[in-house]
Amino acid sequence: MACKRGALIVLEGVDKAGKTTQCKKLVQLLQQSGRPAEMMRFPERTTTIGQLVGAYLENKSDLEDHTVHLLFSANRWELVPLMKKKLEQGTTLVVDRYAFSGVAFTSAKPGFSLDWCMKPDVGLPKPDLVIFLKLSPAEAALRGQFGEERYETSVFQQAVQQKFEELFKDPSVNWQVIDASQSVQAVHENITILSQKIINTAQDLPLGELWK
Ligand code: NYM
Repeated sequence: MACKRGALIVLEGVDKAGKTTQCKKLVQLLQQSGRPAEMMRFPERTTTIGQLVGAYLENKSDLEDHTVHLLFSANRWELVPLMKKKLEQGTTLVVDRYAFSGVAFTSAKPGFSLDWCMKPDVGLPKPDLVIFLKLSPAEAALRGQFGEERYETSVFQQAVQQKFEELFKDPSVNWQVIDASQSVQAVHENITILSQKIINTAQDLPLGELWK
């Protein structure tokens, strides 16, 4: 029989919630405990499409809002063959942002519905678990200034947070919300428990299709 598949675990949250730190800690822990695991992130800025997105985020170029939304999505789709291959080989993928950031950020702009924003990502590999690191805008502000990139303002982040909350209502996605105001270690422990459980469950289930 083929080897058991890896789990697809996504970490989401507003800026400063600690996603990247927690993804790295989880991958390290899984690897140390002998489970194959790798980190991925979106946008993946190294590809040709990712470079367009990166330049936009760094304010080095301007792109029309629908266009950039589709590029973010295309950046996920271009990595689907690699993701599927790794999962089939038994590697658990821990992903820093995914389609949920795509929908939350674009739909926080005027004139964009959640529904329109979700369409291009319908059918992506469905995460077995989506962990949302919840941090209030006030607490996020205490963690330091926002950087220079596009979207990094408190007002916009607040709108993004509201859009994430709308996405939580979707029962087809396994959302788990963790209070990100706890210590790094406490958050890590919460994430570890959820992840170990899902890795054991997902290995016997087929990979789903998002929003389908
Ligand atoms: N972002 C990220 C989007 O607007 N759409 C997407 O589909 C994704 C994956 O890019 N502000 C936004 C959220 C962040 C920025 O930042 C990426 P970072 O620090 O690379 O996670």
